[in-house]
Amino acid sequence: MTGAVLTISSKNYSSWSLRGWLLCKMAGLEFVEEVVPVDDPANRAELLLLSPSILVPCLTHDGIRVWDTLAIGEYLNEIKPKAGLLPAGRGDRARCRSICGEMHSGFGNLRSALPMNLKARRPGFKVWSGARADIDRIVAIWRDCFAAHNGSYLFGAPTMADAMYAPVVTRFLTYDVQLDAACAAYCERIMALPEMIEWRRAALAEPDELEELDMEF
Ligand SMILES: N[C@@H](CCC(=O)N[C@@H](CS)C(=O)NCC(=O)O)C(=O)O
Repeated sequence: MTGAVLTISSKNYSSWSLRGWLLCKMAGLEFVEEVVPVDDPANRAELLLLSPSILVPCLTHDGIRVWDTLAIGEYLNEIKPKAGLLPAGRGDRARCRSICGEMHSGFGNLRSALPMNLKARRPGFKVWSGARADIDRIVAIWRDCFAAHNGSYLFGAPTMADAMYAPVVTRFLTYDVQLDAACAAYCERIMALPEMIEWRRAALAEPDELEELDMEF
């Protein structure tokens, strides 16, 4: 078996990289990171060799390439079933997959209006109505989960869902989104995860902010 490699890009800006990286960490996979700056044309050619979609994250494990974050999550769940990336009950697994799917295919307004940028702080940021609807839906999802699972995470213990929503947590903090006590406590809990502390530290240490990347990414 060959070692696992996770191809990612900026830790400050790339929300999908964060999701894929967190999933690998939560699964307990040993892997090395390969960081490819996707904005450089030369690197795009290199990235194409690694990831057919030219998108990150891309996981290479045991000679198998998996690109697209949901596929990576499902693959990790297959090779590390004891890690609990999906909850134990069938109904909970269905619910977890559904809310991961919502994140994966939706919330475009939130993504473009409040791009992930861990270095930035925008106190009093004015959220326009399209993004507000996305925020309201995410808060409703979280509240449903908190009501159904009296635990610290969306399904009690950490699962794929927490990894999928972790970049949203960083956005809520960056853009000063006002939250109720339960949602605010959840955000604090996610940011206090050792993996999130490690990721954030590396993001803050990245070279200068790039103005042009302050957009959907
Ligand atoms: N649906 C993909 C989205 C991945 C994605 O959009 N990745 C961004 C970085 S966050 C990317 O690679 N962008 C490359 C580019 O814009 O050139 C997934 O789930 O992994």
